[in-house]
Amino acid sequence: MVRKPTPDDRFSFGLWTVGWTARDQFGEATRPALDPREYATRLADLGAWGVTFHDDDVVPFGADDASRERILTTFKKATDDAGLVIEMVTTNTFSHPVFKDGAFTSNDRSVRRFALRKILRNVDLAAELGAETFVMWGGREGSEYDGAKDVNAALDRYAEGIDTVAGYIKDKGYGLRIALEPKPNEPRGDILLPTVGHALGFIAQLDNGDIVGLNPETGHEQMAGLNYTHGLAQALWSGKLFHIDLNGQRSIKFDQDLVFGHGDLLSAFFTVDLIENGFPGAGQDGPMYTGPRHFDYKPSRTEGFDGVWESARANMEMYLMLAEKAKAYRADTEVQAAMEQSGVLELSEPTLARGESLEDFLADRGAFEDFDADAAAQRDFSFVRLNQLALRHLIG
Ligand code: GLT
Ligand code: MN
Ligand code: MN
Repeated sequence: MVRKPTPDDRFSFGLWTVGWTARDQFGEATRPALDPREYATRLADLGAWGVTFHDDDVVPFGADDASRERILTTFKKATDDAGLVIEMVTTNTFSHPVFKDGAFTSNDRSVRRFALRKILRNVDLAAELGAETFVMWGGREGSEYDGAKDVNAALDRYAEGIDTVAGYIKDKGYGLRIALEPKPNEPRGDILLPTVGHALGFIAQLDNGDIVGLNPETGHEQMAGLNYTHGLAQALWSGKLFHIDLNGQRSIKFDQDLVFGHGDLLSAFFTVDLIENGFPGAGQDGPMYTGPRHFDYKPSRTEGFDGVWESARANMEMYLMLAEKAKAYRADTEVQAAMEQSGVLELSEPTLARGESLEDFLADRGAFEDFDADAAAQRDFSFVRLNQLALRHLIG
């Protein structure tokens, strides 16, 4: 039996996850919408520590200031009563038809100005509620037709938008950091900043990029056939892993948003291993992810409310089971010996010796002239055995 999650596990959920009424491209909703407060209470009962939401998940789009104030006060009270932290807030710049060609990168300048105001207003709210992260998923920033978008101008406008928001956060002295969420496609044919790598390259060009990082989602990288754990790793290496969206995806297809671990289980194992144990060479002394364990999944359309709560619970259970197995994997002396043999730990040793100049290196005949490449090519890295040991821990 896996233990029940506690707030110390720092599990959090988007309100839009359990709150999804399961309307899809082909069919109507299969579940009614509950009051947002109900989701918060249920998540807390299940052992979650935090909730996250879009402005429009709680306050209907276009609500006047008085109703907005009233709704937010009651919602905040409900999360406080449930003992839940609001760790992240995000803005819906994709549902309303006005955003059909994007928000920061819409060809229509008036839409861009509207989007910027909607987002800045939500930044104030995020800060007021004590959130630490402000996620920005640009789901509608993109195109279906290459001729429809001047990508040079779109990236200029995207950067202008993010820099303006980041500058506003700094001016106000808010303790918030922006986390961009990449996705390759859906709902747009092609979305700008499609992968972790694209987003890292983009952040490096920003004026206020120091408070801009990433919120990579499992399924979004896997939809592009990419390795999620490697994406997290590079974001960590770059000091940019600000937040994560854990879920499940089975291969390259539409965004499935399955329960974490219900897609590529072995990949999920290594994701948890990285989050919990750090890189093999550096361990806890190397770059570590310290943010919440946030789930962004959708309870399948076939489920009723029992299935909704069961699936929320399943995300946390999957994580806890994998964390236990990943700990045992790292502690196993056979695994440690196999890592040694595979050179996994050897990779942490710099290629040039300490103090070795380029001149010394070029003079080292053993590195080149006398190097026996054919002999070195004989090395058996034994990666398969190492992987089998991981699988033994995972399903043995
Ligand atoms: C939307 C999307 C998610 C994003 C959310 C944040 S909204 O549901 O599919 O991946 O994380 O805007
Ligand atoms: Mn998704
Ligand atoms: Mn997400």
